[in-house]
Amino acid sequence: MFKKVLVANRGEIAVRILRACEERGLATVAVYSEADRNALHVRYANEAYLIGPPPSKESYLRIDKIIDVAKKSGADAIHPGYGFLAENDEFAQACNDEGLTFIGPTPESMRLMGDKVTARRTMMAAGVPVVPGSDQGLRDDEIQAEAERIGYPLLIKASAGGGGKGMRVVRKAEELEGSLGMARREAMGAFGDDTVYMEKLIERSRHVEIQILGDMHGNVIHLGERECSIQRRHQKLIEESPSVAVNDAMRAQMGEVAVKAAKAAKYVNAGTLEFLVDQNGNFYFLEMNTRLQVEHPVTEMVTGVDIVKEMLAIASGRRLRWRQEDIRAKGWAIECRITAEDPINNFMPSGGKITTLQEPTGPGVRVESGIYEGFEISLFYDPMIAKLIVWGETRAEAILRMRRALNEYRIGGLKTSIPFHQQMMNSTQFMWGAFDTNFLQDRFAVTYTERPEMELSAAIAAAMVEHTGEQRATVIHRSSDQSGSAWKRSSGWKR
Ligand code: MV4
Repeated sequence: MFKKVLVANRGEIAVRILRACEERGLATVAVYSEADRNALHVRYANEAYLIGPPPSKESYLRIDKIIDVAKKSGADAIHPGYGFLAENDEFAQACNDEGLTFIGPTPESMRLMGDKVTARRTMMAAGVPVVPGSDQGLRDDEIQAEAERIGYPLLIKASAGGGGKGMRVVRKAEELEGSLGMARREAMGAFGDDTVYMEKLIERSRHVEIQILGDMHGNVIHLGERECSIQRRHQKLIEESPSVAVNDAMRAQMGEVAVKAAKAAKYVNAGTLEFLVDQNGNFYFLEMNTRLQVEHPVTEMVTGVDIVKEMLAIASGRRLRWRQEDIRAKGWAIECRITAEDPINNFMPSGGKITTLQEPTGPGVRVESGIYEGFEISLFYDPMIAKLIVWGETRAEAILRMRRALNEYRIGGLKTSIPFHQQMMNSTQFMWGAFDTNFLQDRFAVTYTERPEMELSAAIAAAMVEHTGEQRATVIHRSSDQSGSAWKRSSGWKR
């Protein structure tokens, strides 16, 4: 069993992991860049070491320096958090080689899932539904025939990509060659690998993912789903659990598939399987994230499982403490990512000193934050500075709590995404759960309001609460009669 954990990360997730270590009685080590001398994670850890200048490439991405600090400080385990080195198999391998416990999956699992063509093939072999498409990287002379077989519209994806990087939509045969060339060049530039494959384009789909936990003894359980369709340019802004698009039968099915997939990959520790859910409720495996995710708290809030603490237990060789039937989700959780960006100015990054900070508290409210009053936000890193998570007995209660908590939240000195979230929590489309991954881009305009008009939405929300004795979340399908913008309420489900 390891005794001292180095957290190879910064910001809110570093603090989150340090807290879990503290609760398990583990000593902690932080690393920081010159821009983070005064950061919260540095103050929270038992010890902290400077690893380099502000740019990530010279600090948080330096495998050699981080391993040096682990040795120097006597740390015997490393938690990578998310981003930075979290999905770098060479880092995991280097930790193993140095006798340090990497708190996450094996380098082999990371490689398997990092290559999207191999991941797809592994999933197909395990009987996991994948989007119709190619089962290998494609040569230029194969593309035409493969496109005809799959049918338009389709997507060219980079095998080394993921998270939306290096994707190209092709709507007709004439665009194929040009898009292929662009996709290859983009993939080569970004990943040094121009392997591409194709999938049928699933339009107006939702992004729903399943959290899994696997131990070293072959046990795997799932913790239900997260709905992550509210995103902008592949950056998620709001996540919730459960999803209004998933009923009990579908959850059981998706969960079973996710567990089967994780077992096929001999997966150990926390991981997430991303699925696309189409308008008919069909789901398809997209990719697997081999790390702790930003949005893990919504799952923690509804299941009561402390995922980060469980990651520590798994890495020390413990068996999972739950069987699948012990996991029961209760209520509804929503997370708003608080970023230092100006939502009314195209989400332009906003740096500067936090002059005032008042964080919301009270029933059902959780704040995961990397900031404090007086801290200077630099523009070197991801703009996410905190996460606001709320829990409610029902989705309506969670939305009302989120509105209340957002109103309490005061961050002075820079622009934040809070006004965007306030507007979203007042949107009738959001309240209905009527959105897909294109919602922000196509059907939601961020507008400036001194004080958002709350009366109409408050009345709607109140009406929703009245109905929650028998809560019906609504799944909205686009009308099939081609009449344009008509959205139809087509099915509900009872919790
Ligand atoms: C897709 C898709 C539609 N059809 N694949 C984007 C991120 C990467 N994980 C895969 N992505 C998508 N793959 C097929 N065959 C639509 C997306 C997509 C998306 C997926 C999840 C969350 C947000 C998204 C936004 C745009 C496109």
